[in-house]
Amino acid sequence: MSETVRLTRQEEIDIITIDNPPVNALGPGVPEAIQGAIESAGSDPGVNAIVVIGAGRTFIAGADIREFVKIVRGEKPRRTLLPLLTAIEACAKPVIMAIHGQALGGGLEVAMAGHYRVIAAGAQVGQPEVKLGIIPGATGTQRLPRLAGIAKAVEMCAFGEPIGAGDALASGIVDRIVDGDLLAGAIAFAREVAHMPAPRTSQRNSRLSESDPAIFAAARQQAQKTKRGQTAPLAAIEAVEAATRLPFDEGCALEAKLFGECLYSTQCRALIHAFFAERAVSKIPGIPVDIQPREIRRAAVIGAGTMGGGITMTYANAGIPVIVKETSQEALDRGMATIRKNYAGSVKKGKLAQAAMDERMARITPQLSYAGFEDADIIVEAVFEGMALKKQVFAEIDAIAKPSCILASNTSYLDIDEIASATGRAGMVLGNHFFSPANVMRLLEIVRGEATSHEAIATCMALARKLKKVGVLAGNCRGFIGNRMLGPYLREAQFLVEEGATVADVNQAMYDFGMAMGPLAMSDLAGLDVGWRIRKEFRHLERPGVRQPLVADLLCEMGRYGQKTGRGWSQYDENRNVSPDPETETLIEKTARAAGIERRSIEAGEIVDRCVLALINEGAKLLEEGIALRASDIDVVYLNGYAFPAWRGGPMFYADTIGLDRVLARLEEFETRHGGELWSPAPLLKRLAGSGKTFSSLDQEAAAAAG
Ligand code: T1G
Ligand code: NAD
Repeated sequence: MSETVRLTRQEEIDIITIDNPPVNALGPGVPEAIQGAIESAGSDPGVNAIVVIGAGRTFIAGADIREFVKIVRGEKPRRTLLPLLTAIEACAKPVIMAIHGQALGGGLEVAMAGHYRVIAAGAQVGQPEVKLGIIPGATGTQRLPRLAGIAKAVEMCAFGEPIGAGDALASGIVDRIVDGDLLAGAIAFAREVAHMPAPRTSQRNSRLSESDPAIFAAARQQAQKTKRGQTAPLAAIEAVEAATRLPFDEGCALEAKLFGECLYSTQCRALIHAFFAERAVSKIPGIPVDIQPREIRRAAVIGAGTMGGGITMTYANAGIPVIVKETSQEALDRGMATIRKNYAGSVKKGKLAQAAMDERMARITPQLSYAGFEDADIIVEAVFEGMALKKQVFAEIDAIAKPSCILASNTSYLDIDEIASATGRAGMVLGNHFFSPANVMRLLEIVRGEATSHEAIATCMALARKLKKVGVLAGNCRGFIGNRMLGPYLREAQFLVEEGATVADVNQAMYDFGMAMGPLAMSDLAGLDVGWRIRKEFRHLERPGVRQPLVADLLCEMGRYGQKTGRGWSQYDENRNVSPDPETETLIEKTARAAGIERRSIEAGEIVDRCVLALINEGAKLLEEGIALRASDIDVVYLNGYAFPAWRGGPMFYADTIGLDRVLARLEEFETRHGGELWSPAPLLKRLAGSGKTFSSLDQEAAAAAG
């Protein structure tokens, strides 16, 4: 047998164990080895049945995604999964799949080629391929509807969410849930079925009669809404639909065709980039791999406002007792009421059990003093965005907190080193920049100061995983990674309306590009007053003679902060439905004319280029300064913090797909038209474009250099 597949025997039952850490992906040699074991056991007269099980933490997490990267780059694909599936299904002895952890993608397809499936209580099964811009490519879209019915198969293949053991049993995907020892349970089951006919999934057609065109129509509508702009979900629906009208083999042929079309698409490259980018963020050069993160058993949060409340929930959700401190009972009650309302909303939607809500509320201790802060392992400050107040608060907690306690600021823009200077423990001070709503958004920017210790960084990176966040390390500059890039992006959106585009034009163009919402709509949601307070804080840094947006401050002086006041760039009714605000449009026009700005009609293409290239150019600058470790980290920030479309891979990957030479040419065009202060191309971008390189190749070189 091979290193990755073991064949053992328990009396008359053969056991095939797949052992390809970390997730038993079906990488090179694995399918062939499993097939060899199946054929050997299948032809052994001493064997009555075969159990297939995974070693380690999971059954099979699918095909080896890295192989797809090679195929798209031109390597010859190894068509090894189908022969394996055929061998399993044709085996003379019943093959029982024993699933724990996850059976995902090709992993579920292997399981469904088996004659029976048993599953551990906490395990999951799924076809997440659409999250990688592909569809199941090894008979999954043809076998799943035969086991689970049409509606379930469409839902799982088109939307990619895994389901639990209970749901898998109820829908007919598995035959039994095993509590306790999975292998023992699987062997017992194998003995029960050893002398029964081995049902072949490919021949189980009874559930195909459940077909109804309404199922596919509803799924397409939902995909166009929730997977807007993505091609794979629609391809997955088409493939499952084929199962209802084509014989198994022809259905598989159509699936393979659709799979191939998806695989060679830019969307697939972008989504696979996003998959590995998210897993690369935790690899930080220079931090010893054996450094032990501290365990965070108790937390404390200062400020129960918009962010403090969400951060408090995040800790309670992760099972960590958390104190939340405010300045007044009224502010504390307001913060706690919001927390309670959010949990009650999740209970109402059936996303959270009442008991779980009660447990989480019980982990939260609201108060007006620093009592108990001396026991905290981390203190997160989320008070108003002002340097003086933050330094005062850090001086206060520095005096109370135990020496090993990490002091983190949720500041959006302020200098971490200056905040740390208010303490005697700069090594334990860093930024933990959550995104609103903090209990929902997955991104956590971890901002290292000059003196921040490796231990503090490693502890927060590990903590991010525990809080179910994606922790991205950022250097200390104004706005760190995300908000620093957001500046030029929002600047251009505002310049475009001054130059003649309407607010709706700008929002629509970026919405059609794939953003969850346009830049001005996003500002209205976040609150124009937040940006206003920050501009006031940094007014002294504005460069004389450099063009600044004119209208946002005027709207704020009129008390128009966006959705929270019903008016901002647009106007909102009591149900937050948006409509153009003629007064704002008039204000924009009047202000622009008074400033001598020429107004013209502007195409959507220019709107997208001005906004997105401003983002990319600033990204290249902060990459060169080392504020971001990798271009792919910037992509992870924008995918998880700013709703940049994942199927475009993030701003830096998107730039690579356009071609850095074309990006540079367009930047130089804008530089000529709008001036070098705002549009001078980042030196790094010039160098990469000049040498025919990409941001991805830059990351690969850095990864290779880091070893
Ligand atoms: N291929 C290659 N590497 C993989 C992998 C895979 N399928 N899954 C995980 N890894 C690596 C990952 O990069 C990381 O590496 C390490 O394993 C741990 O992963 C034919 C076409 C299974 C739920 O989409 O969702 O089958 O960073 O940090 O949080 O129709 O990994 O340590 O070097 O994510 O515990 C379909 C993808 C493939 C599942 C575990 N399968 N994986 O999560 O660990 S396409 C998927 C996951 C396919 C067929 C089609 C998760 C996980 P490193 P991790 P985790
Ligand atoms: P907010 O105004 O909603 O809440 C701030 C809270 O801090 C208020 O409830 C206030 O009473 C309380 N507070 C002030 N001084 C305090 C003190 N000494 N002790 C205890 N509580 C005190 O503000 P917010 O939007 O939650 O922002 C908080 C911080 O998070 C800011 O630094 C902001 O830049 C940052 N941030 C905000 C967002 C966002 O989208 N709102 C996103 C990321 C980061």
